[in-house]
Amino acid sequence: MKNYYELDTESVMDYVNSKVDFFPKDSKFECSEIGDGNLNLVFRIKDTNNGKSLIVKQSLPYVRAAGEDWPLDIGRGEIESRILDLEYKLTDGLVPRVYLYDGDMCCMIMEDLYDYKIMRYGLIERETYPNFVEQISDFMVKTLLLTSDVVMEHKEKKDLVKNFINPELCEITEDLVYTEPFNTGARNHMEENLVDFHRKHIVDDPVLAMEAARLKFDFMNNAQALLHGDLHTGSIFVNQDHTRVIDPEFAFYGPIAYDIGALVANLIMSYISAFYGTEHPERKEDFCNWMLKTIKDTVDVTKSKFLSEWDDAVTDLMAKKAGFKEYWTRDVFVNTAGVSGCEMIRRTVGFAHVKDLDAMENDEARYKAKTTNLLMAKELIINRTDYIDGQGYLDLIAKYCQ
Ligand code: SR1
Ligand code: MG
Repeated sequence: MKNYYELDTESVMDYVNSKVDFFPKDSKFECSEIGDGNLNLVFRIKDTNNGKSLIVKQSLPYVRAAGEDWPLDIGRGEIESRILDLEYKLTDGLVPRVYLYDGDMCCMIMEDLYDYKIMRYGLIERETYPNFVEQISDFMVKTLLLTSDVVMEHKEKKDLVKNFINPELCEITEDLVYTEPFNTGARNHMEENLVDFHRKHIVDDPVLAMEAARLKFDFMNNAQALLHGDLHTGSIFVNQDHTRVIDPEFAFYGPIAYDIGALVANLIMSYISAFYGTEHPERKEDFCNWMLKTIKDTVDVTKSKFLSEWDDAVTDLMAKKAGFKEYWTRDVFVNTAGVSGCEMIRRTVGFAHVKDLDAMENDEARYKAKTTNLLMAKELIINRTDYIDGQGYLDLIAKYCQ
Protein backbone atom coordinates (compact mmCIF):
# COMPACT_ATOMS: atom_id res chain seq x y z
CA MET A 1 0.00 0.00 0.00
CA LYS A 2 3.11 2.22 0.20
CA ASN A 3 2.73 3.69 -3.29
CA TYR A 4 -1.06 3.50 -3.43
CA TYR A 5 -3.23 6.56 -3.69
CA GLU A 6 -6.85 6.87 -4.68
CA LEU A 7 -7.23 8.16 -8.24
CA ASP A 8 -9.66 10.85 -9.32
CA THR A 9 -10.67 12.23 -12.71
CA GLU A 10 -7.66 14.62 -12.68
CA SER A 11 -4.86 12.38 -11.44
CA VAL A 12 -5.89 9.35 -13.50
CA MET A 13 -4.78 10.99 -16.77
CA ASP A 14 -1.16 11.52 -15.66
CA TYR A 15 -1.24 8.08 -14.10
CA VAL A 16 -2.26 6.40 -17.36
CA ASN A 17 0.33 8.29 -19.41
CA SER A 18 3.04 7.22 -17.00
CA LYS A 19 2.05 3.57 -17.39
CA VAL A 20 1.08 2.93 -21.02
CA ASP A 21 2.04 4.36 -24.36
CA PHE A 22 -1.51 4.58 -25.64
CA PHE A 23 -2.36 8.26 -26.16
CA PRO A 24 -0.38 10.64 -28.43
CA LYS A 25 1.39 13.66 -26.86
CA ASP A 26 -1.18 16.17 -28.18
CA SER A 27 -4.19 14.28 -26.79
CA LYS A 28 -7.17 16.25 -25.57
CA PHE A 29 -8.52 14.24 -22.67
CA GLU A 30 -12.02 13.75 -21.44
CA CYS A 31 -12.38 11.70 -18.28
CA SER A 32 -15.26 10.49 -16.16
CA GLU A 33 -15.75 8.08 -13.30
CA ILE A 34 -18.31 5.56 -14.53
CA GLY A 35 -18.18 2.86 -11.85
CA ASP A 36 -21.64 1.84 -10.73
CA GLY A 37 -20.76 -1.49 -9.11
CA ASN A 38 -20.48 -2.11 -5.39
CA LEU A 39 -16.71 -2.27 -5.12
CA ASN A 40 -14.37 -0.25 -7.35
CA LEU A 41 -13.52 3.04 -9.03
CA VAL A 42 -13.82 2.88 -12.82
CA PHE A 43 -12.56 5.70 -15.04
CA ARG A 44 -13.07 6.14 -18.77
CA ILE A 45 -10.38 8.26 -20.44
CA LYS A 46 -10.87 9.40 -23.99
CA ASP A 47 -8.75 11.39 -26.40
CA THR A 48 -11.33 13.60 -28.12
CA ASN A 49 -8.91 14.25 -31.01
CA ASN A 50 -9.12 10.67 -32.28
CA GLY A 51 -11.84 9.02 -30.15
CA LYS A 52 -9.43 6.45 -28.67
CA SER A 53 -10.27 5.50 -25.11
CA LEU A 54 -9.45 3.10 -22.32
CA ILE A 55 -10.64 2.09 -18.88
CA VAL A 56 -8.81 2.30 -15.57
CA LYS A 57 -10.28 0.18 -12.81
CA GLN A 58 -8.90 0.74 -9.33
CA SER A 59 -9.67 -1.36 -6.26
CA LEU A 60 -10.50 0.52 -3.10
CA PRO A 61 -9.43 -0.92 0.27
CA TYR A 62 -13.09 -1.11 1.25
CA VAL A 63 -16.51 -1.92 -0.23
CA ARG A 64 -17.50 1.17 -2.16
CA ALA A 65 -21.22 0.63 -1.60
CA ALA A 66 -20.75 0.38 2.16
CA GLY A 67 -17.84 2.71 2.96
CA GLU A 68 -14.66 2.38 4.97
CA ASP A 69 -16.32 0.39 7.75
CA TRP A 70 -16.30 -2.65 5.46
CA PRO A 71 -12.63 -3.25 4.55
CA LEU A 72 -11.82 -5.52 1.61
CA ASP A 73 -8.71 -7.14 0.12
CA ILE A 74 -7.27 -4.50 -2.16
CA GLY A 75 -5.35 -7.07 -4.22
CA ARG A 76 -8.53 -8.48 -5.76
CA GLY A 77 -7.81 -6.78 -9.10
CA GLU A 78 -4.78 -9.02 -9.51
CA ILE A 79 -6.99 -12.12 -9.59
CA GLU A 80 -9.33 -10.29 -11.95
CA SER A 81 -6.55 -9.38 -14.38
CA ARG A 82 -5.26 -12.97 -14.38
CA ILE A 83 -8.63 -14.51 -15.01
CA LEU A 84 -9.40 -11.98 -17.74
CA ASP A 85 -6.20 -13.01 -19.52
CA LEU A 86 -7.15 -16.66 -19.22
CA GLU A 87 -10.76 -16.15 -20.26
CA TYR A 88 -9.65 -14.03 -23.22
CA LYS A 89 -7.69 -17.01 -24.50
CA LEU A 90 -10.33 -19.63 -23.66
CA THR A 91 -13.20 -17.71 -25.27
CA ASP A 92 -11.49 -16.01 -28.20
CA GLY A 93 -12.09 -12.54 -26.86
CA LEU A 94 -15.45 -12.66 -25.07
CA VAL A 95 -13.91 -10.50 -22.30
CA PRO A 96 -12.09 -7.15 -22.54
CA ARG A 97 -8.35 -7.14 -23.14
CA VAL A 98 -6.20 -6.15 -20.15
CA TYR A 99 -3.28 -3.89 -21.09
CA LEU A 100 -1.64 -3.74 -17.68
CA TYR A 101 -2.12 -4.59 -14.02
CA ASP A 102 -0.28 -2.37 -11.55
CA GLY A 103 0.04 -4.07 -8.16
CA ASP A 104 1.21 -0.88 -6.38
CA MET A 105 -1.81 1.15 -7.38
CA CYS A 106 -4.14 -1.92 -7.50
CA CYS A 107 -5.18 -0.72 -10.95
CA MET A 108 -6.06 -2.43 -14.17
CA ILE A 109 -5.75 -0.57 -17.47
CA MET A 110 -7.99 -2.21 -20.02
CA GLU A 111 -9.93 -2.06 -23.27
CA ASP A 112 -12.90 0.32 -23.31
CA LEU A 113 -16.03 -1.37 -24.63
CA TYR A 114 -17.38 2.05 -25.58
CA ASP A 115 -19.92 0.78 -28.10
CA TYR A 116 -21.49 -1.69 -25.65
CA LYS A 117 -23.97 -1.18 -22.87
CA ILE A 118 -24.34 -2.87 -19.48
CA MET A 119 -26.98 -5.50 -20.17
CA ARG A 120 -29.01 -4.77 -17.03
CA TYR A 121 -29.61 -1.17 -18.17
CA GLY A 122 -30.49 -2.28 -21.68
CA LEU A 123 -33.00 -4.78 -20.30
CA ILE A 124 -34.54 -2.12 -18.08
CA GLU A 125 -35.08 -0.11 -21.29
CA ARG A 126 -36.65 -3.32 -22.73
CA GLU A 127 -33.96 -3.75 -25.35
CA THR A 128 -33.38 -7.20 -26.83
CA TYR A 129 -30.13 -8.79 -28.03
CA PRO A 130 -30.36 -11.35 -30.83
CA ASN A 131 -26.95 -12.97 -30.37
CA PHE A 132 -26.85 -13.01 -26.60
CA VAL A 133 -27.72 -16.66 -25.90
CA GLU A 134 -25.33 -18.03 -28.50
CA GLN A 135 -22.45 -15.94 -27.15
CA ILE A 136 -23.05 -16.20 -23.40
CA SER A 137 -23.50 -19.97 -23.67
CA ASP A 138 -20.16 -20.12 -25.50
CA PHE A 139 -18.58 -18.09 -22.72
CA MET A 140 -19.94 -20.38 -20.02
CA VAL A 141 -19.13 -23.66 -21.71
CA LYS A 142 -15.60 -22.60 -22.68
CA THR A 143 -14.65 -21.08 -19.33
CA LEU A 144 -16.32 -23.74 -17.19
CA LEU A 145 -16.00 -27.08 -18.98
CA LEU A 146 -12.44 -26.38 -20.14
CA THR A 147 -11.17 -25.51 -16.64
CA SER A 148 -12.71 -28.54 -14.97
CA ASP A 149 -11.14 -31.88 -14.04
CA VAL A 150 -12.98 -33.73 -16.77
CA VAL A 151 -10.88 -31.81 -19.31
CA MET A 152 -7.72 -30.54 -17.59
CA GLU A 153 -4.71 -32.54 -16.50
CA HIS A 154 -5.48 -32.90 -12.80
CA LYS A 155 -2.26 -31.46 -11.39
CA GLU A 156 -2.51 -28.43 -13.66
CA LYS A 157 -6.09 -27.94 -12.54
CA LYS A 158 -5.00 -28.13 -8.89
CA ASP A 159 -2.40 -25.45 -9.61
CA LEU A 160 -5.16 -23.23 -10.92
CA VAL A 161 -7.29 -23.98 -7.84
CA LYS A 162 -4.35 -22.79 -5.73
CA ASN A 163 -3.72 -19.70 -7.84
CA PHE A 164 -7.34 -18.61 -7.71
CA ILE A 165 -7.98 -18.98 -4.00
CA ASN A 166 -10.08 -15.88 -3.29
CA PRO A 167 -11.16 -16.11 0.36
CA GLU A 168 -12.37 -12.57 1.00
CA LEU A 169 -14.58 -12.32 -2.05
CA CYS A 170 -15.88 -15.86 -1.50
CA GLU A 171 -16.79 -14.87 2.03
CA ILE A 172 -18.92 -12.03 0.64
CA THR A 173 -20.88 -14.56 -1.42
CA GLU A 174 -21.10 -17.06 1.44
CA ASP A 175 -22.59 -14.33 3.64
CA LEU A 176 -24.60 -12.20 1.23
CA VAL A 177 -26.01 -14.96 -0.99
CA TYR A 178 -26.12 -18.06 1.16
CA THR A 179 -26.55 -16.90 4.76
CA GLU A 180 -27.96 -13.47 5.56
CA PRO A 181 -31.04 -13.59 3.28
CA PHE A 182 -32.19 -16.77 5.06
CA ASN A 183 -32.03 -15.01 8.42
CA THR A 184 -33.13 -11.67 9.78
CA GLY A 185 -30.92 -8.69 10.47
CA ALA A 186 -27.24 -8.49 9.44
CA ARG A 187 -26.88 -6.45 6.25
CA ASN A 188 -30.31 -7.36 4.88
CA HIS A 189 -32.55 -4.50 3.90
CA MET A 190 -35.97 -4.41 2.33
CA GLU A 191 -39.04 -2.28 2.04
CA GLU A 192 -41.16 -2.22 5.19
CA ASN A 193 -44.02 -4.12 3.57
CA LEU A 194 -41.72 -7.07 2.82
CA VAL A 195 -40.45 -7.62 6.35
CA ASP A 196 -43.25 -9.95 7.52
CA PHE A 197 -43.42 -11.68 4.14
CA HIS A 198 -39.69 -12.37 4.24
CA ARG A 199 -39.86 -13.73 7.77
CA LYS A 200 -42.88 -15.94 7.08
CA HIS A 201 -41.91 -17.37 3.68
CA ILE A 202 -38.12 -17.40 3.81
CA VAL A 203 -36.71 -17.22 7.34
CA ASP A 204 -39.28 -19.43 9.07
CA ASP A 205 -39.22 -22.27 6.54
CA PRO A 206 -37.00 -25.11 7.83
CA VAL A 207 -37.09 -27.04 4.56
CA LEU A 208 -35.87 -24.00 2.65
CA ALA A 209 -33.15 -23.40 5.25
CA MET A 210 -31.86 -26.95 4.95
CA GLU A 211 -31.76 -26.80 1.12
CA ALA A 212 -30.04 -23.40 1.18
CA ALA A 213 -27.46 -24.86 3.57
CA ARG A 214 -26.78 -27.72 1.15
CA LEU A 215 -26.24 -25.21 -1.67
CA LYS A 216 -23.98 -23.10 0.54
CA PHE A 217 -21.66 -26.00 1.27
CA ASP A 218 -21.67 -27.04 -2.37
CA PHE A 219 -20.46 -23.50 -3.16
CA MET A 220 -17.73 -23.79 -0.55
CA ASN A 221 -16.57 -27.35 -1.19
CA ASN A 222 -17.09 -28.16 -4.84
CA ALA A 223 -13.97 -26.97 -6.71
CA GLN A 224 -15.44 -27.97 -10.06
CA ALA A 225 -14.38 -25.22 -12.46
CA LEU A 226 -12.86 -21.75 -12.58
CA LEU A 227 -15.90 -19.54 -12.14
CA HIS A 228 -16.51 -15.95 -13.07
CA GLY A 229 -18.12 -15.78 -9.66
CA ASP A 230 -20.56 -12.90 -10.22
CA LEU A 231 -22.17 -13.52 -13.60
CA HIS A 232 -25.22 -11.26 -13.40
CA THR A 233 -26.51 -8.92 -16.11
CA GLY A 234 -24.50 -6.06 -14.58
CA SER A 235 -21.33 -8.02 -15.41
CA ILE A 236 -22.21 -8.35 -19.09
CA PHE A 237 -21.72 -5.80 -21.86
CA VAL A 238 -23.92 -6.20 -24.94
CA ASN A 239 -24.85 -4.61 -28.22
CA GLN A 240 -26.84 -5.87 -31.17
CA ASP A 241 -23.94 -7.97 -32.42
CA HIS A 242 -21.73 -8.91 -29.52
CA THR A 243 -21.56 -9.95 -25.87
CA ARG A 244 -18.54 -9.39 -23.59
CA VAL A 245 -18.24 -10.42 -19.96
CA ILE A 246 -16.59 -8.12 -17.42
CA ASP A 247 -15.79 -7.97 -13.70
CA PRO A 248 -14.67 -11.50 -12.76
CA GLU A 249 -13.09 -10.37 -9.47
CA PHE A 250 -15.07 -13.01 -7.54
CA ALA A 251 -13.36 -15.74 -9.58
CA PHE A 252 -12.41 -18.97 -7.82
CA TYR A 253 -12.78 -22.72 -8.27
CA GLY A 254 -16.38 -23.48 -7.40
CA PRO A 255 -19.52 -25.21 -8.67
CA ILE A 256 -20.42 -24.51 -12.29
CA ALA A 257 -24.03 -24.03 -11.20
CA TYR A 258 -23.01 -20.82 -9.45
CA ASP A 259 -22.27 -18.98 -12.72
CA ILE A 260 -25.19 -20.35 -14.72
CA GLY A 261 -27.60 -19.89 -11.80
CA ALA A 262 -26.62 -16.26 -11.20
CA LEU A 263 -27.24 -15.49 -14.86
CA VAL A 264 -30.57 -17.33 -15.09
CA ALA A 265 -31.79 -15.62 -11.89
CA ASN A 266 -31.02 -12.18 -13.25
CA LEU A 267 -32.82 -12.95 -16.51
CA ILE A 268 -35.86 -14.14 -14.53
CA MET A 269 -35.83 -10.97 -12.41
CA SER A 270 -35.69 -8.87 -15.57
CA TYR A 271 -38.73 -10.76 -16.88
CA ILE A 272 -40.64 -10.31 -13.60
CA SER A 273 -39.83 -6.61 -13.61
CA ALA A 274 -41.18 -6.20 -17.15
CA PHE A 275 -44.19 -8.45 -16.56
CA TYR A 276 -45.44 -6.47 -13.55
CA GLY A 277 -43.83 -3.11 -14.35
CA THR A 278 -45.72 -0.12 -15.69
CA GLU A 279 -42.72 1.31 -17.57
CA HIS A 280 -42.50 1.11 -21.39
CA PRO A 281 -45.95 -0.47 -21.92
CA GLU A 282 -45.49 -0.30 -25.70
CA ARG A 283 -42.49 -2.62 -25.53
CA LYS A 284 -43.79 -4.96 -22.84
CA GLU A 285 -45.22 -7.79 -24.90
CA ASP A 286 -42.33 -8.16 -27.34
CA PHE A 287 -39.82 -7.85 -24.55
CA CYS A 288 -41.52 -10.42 -22.32
CA ASN A 289 -41.72 -12.90 -25.19
CA TRP A 290 -38.07 -12.38 -26.03
CA MET A 291 -37.11 -12.73 -22.39
CA LEU A 292 -39.02 -16.01 -21.99
CA LYS A 293 -37.27 -17.40 -25.04
CA THR A 294 -33.95 -16.13 -23.72
CA ILE A 295 -34.42 -17.80 -20.34
CA LYS A 296 -35.41 -21.08 -21.97
CA ASP A 297 -32.61 -21.00 -24.54
CA THR A 298 -29.95 -19.95 -22.04
CA VAL A 299 -30.62 -23.15 -20.13
CA ASP A 300 -31.15 -25.45 -23.11
CA VAL A 301 -28.41 -24.15 -25.41
CA THR A 302 -25.85 -24.08 -22.61
CA LYS A 303 -26.76 -27.61 -21.62
CA SER A 304 -26.61 -28.94 -25.16
CA LYS A 305 -23.21 -27.26 -25.69
CA PHE A 306 -21.84 -28.94 -22.56
CA LEU A 307 -23.01 -32.28 -23.95
CA SER A 308 -21.76 -31.70 -27.48
CA GLU A 309 -18.37 -30.27 -26.43
CA TRP A 310 -17.89 -33.14 -24.02
CA ASP A 311 -16.79 -35.78 -26.54
CA ASP A 312 -14.16 -33.52 -28.12
CA ALA A 313 -12.84 -31.88 -24.98
CA VAL A 314 -12.94 -34.46 -22.19
CA THR A 315 -9.70 -36.29 -21.43
CA ASP A 316 -10.38 -38.18 -18.18
CA LEU A 317 -10.89 -41.86 -18.91
CA MET A 318 -13.63 -42.36 -16.32
CA ALA A 319 -15.46 -39.22 -17.38
CA LYS A 320 -15.78 -40.78 -20.84
CA LYS A 321 -17.73 -43.77 -19.53
CA ALA A 322 -21.26 -44.17 -20.83
CA GLY A 323 -23.83 -42.16 -18.90
CA PHE A 324 -21.37 -40.00 -16.97
CA LYS A 325 -21.73 -36.82 -19.04
CA GLU A 326 -25.53 -36.97 -18.66
CA TYR A 327 -25.18 -37.52 -14.89
CA TRP A 328 -22.66 -34.64 -14.58
CA THR A 329 -24.71 -32.24 -16.67
CA ARG A 330 -27.93 -33.04 -14.83
CA ASP A 331 -26.24 -32.33 -11.50
CA VAL A 332 -25.03 -28.95 -12.82
CA PHE A 333 -28.51 -27.94 -13.91
CA VAL A 334 -30.29 -29.16 -10.76
CA ASN A 335 -28.00 -26.92 -8.71
CA THR A 336 -28.32 -24.13 -11.26
CA ALA A 337 -31.99 -23.91 -10.28
CA GLY A 338 -31.05 -23.83 -6.59
CA VAL A 339 -28.46 -21.11 -7.11
CA SER A 340 -30.97 -19.08 -9.15
CA GLY A 341 -33.33 -19.20 -6.19
CA CYS A 342 -30.63 -18.01 -3.75
CA GLU A 343 -29.65 -15.16 -6.09
CA MET A 344 -33.29 -14.08 -6.51
CA ILE A 345 -33.85 -13.99 -2.75
CA ARG A 346 -30.67 -12.08 -1.93
CA ARG A 347 -31.37 -9.49 -4.67
CA THR A 348 -34.75 -8.77 -3.03
CA VAL A 349 -34.00 -8.76 0.70
CA GLY A 350 -30.21 -8.89 1.07
CA PHE A 351 -27.46 -6.26 0.98
CA ALA A 352 -27.13 -5.89 -2.80
CA HIS A 353 -30.38 -5.49 -4.71
CA VAL A 354 -31.02 -5.18 -8.45
CA LYS A 355 -32.33 -2.07 -10.20
CA ASP A 356 -34.68 -4.19 -12.33
CA LEU A 357 -36.88 -4.61 -9.23
CA ASP A 358 -35.93 -1.65 -7.03
CA ALA A 359 -36.45 0.94 -9.76
CA MET A 360 -40.01 -0.15 -10.59
CA GLU A 361 -42.02 3.03 -10.15
CA ASN A 362 -45.43 1.69 -9.21
CA ASP A 363 -45.57 0.63 -5.53
CA GLU A 364 -48.15 -2.09 -6.02
CA ALA A 365 -46.40 -3.53 -9.06
CA ARG A 366 -43.07 -3.51 -7.24
CA TYR A 367 -44.55 -5.32 -4.23
CA LYS A 368 -46.14 -7.92 -6.51
CA ALA A 369 -42.90 -8.39 -8.43
CA LYS A 370 -40.78 -8.81 -5.31
CA THR A 371 -43.13 -11.20 -3.51
CA THR A 372 -43.56 -13.29 -6.66
CA ASN A 373 -39.79 -13.32 -7.05
CA LEU A 374 -39.38 -14.63 -3.49
CA LEU A 375 -41.96 -17.38 -3.93
CA MET A 376 -40.53 -18.53 -7.24
CA ALA A 377 -37.05 -18.51 -5.76
CA LYS A 378 -38.16 -20.69 -2.89
CA GLU A 379 -39.67 -23.20 -5.29
CA LEU A 380 -36.45 -23.24 -7.35
CA ILE A 381 -34.40 -24.06 -4.25
CA ILE A 382 -36.63 -26.66 -2.65
CA ASN A 383 -37.73 -28.49 -5.79
CA ARG A 384 -34.62 -27.88 -7.88
CA THR A 385 -34.63 -31.40 -9.32
CA ASP A 386 -37.77 -30.38 -11.27
CA TYR A 387 -35.97 -27.56 -13.09
CA ILE A 388 -33.41 -29.15 -15.34
CA ASP A 389 -34.46 -27.71 -18.69
CA GLY A 390 -35.74 -24.48 -20.17
CA GLN A 391 -39.35 -25.63 -20.32
CA GLY A 392 -39.30 -26.22 -16.56
CA TYR A 393 -38.49 -22.53 -16.03
CA LEU A 394 -41.22 -21.43 -18.43
CA ASP A 395 -43.78 -23.60 -16.61
CA LEU A 396 -42.71 -22.10 -13.29
CA ILE A 397 -42.96 -18.56 -14.62
CA ALA A 398 -46.39 -19.24 -16.15
CA LYS A 399 -47.62 -20.60 -12.82
CA TYR A 400 -46.40 -17.67 -10.68
CA CYS A 401 -46.58 -14.65 -12.98
CA GLN A 402 -50.30 -14.05 -13.47
C1 SR1 B 1 -20.23 -6.12 -1.11
S1 SR1 B 1 -20.36 -6.56 -2.73
C2 SR1 B 1 -22.02 -6.89 -3.01
C3 SR1 B 1 -22.27 -7.59 -4.27
O1 SR1 B 1 -21.74 -6.84 -5.35
C4 SR1 B 1 -21.04 -7.69 -6.25
O2 SR1 B 1 -21.36 -7.40 -7.55
C5 SR1 B 1 -21.44 -9.10 -5.84
O3 SR1 B 1 -22.62 -9.51 -6.48
C6 SR1 B 1 -21.62 -8.95 -4.39
O4 SR1 B 1 -22.39 -9.97 -3.80
MG1 MG C 1 -19.09 -6.48 -10.23
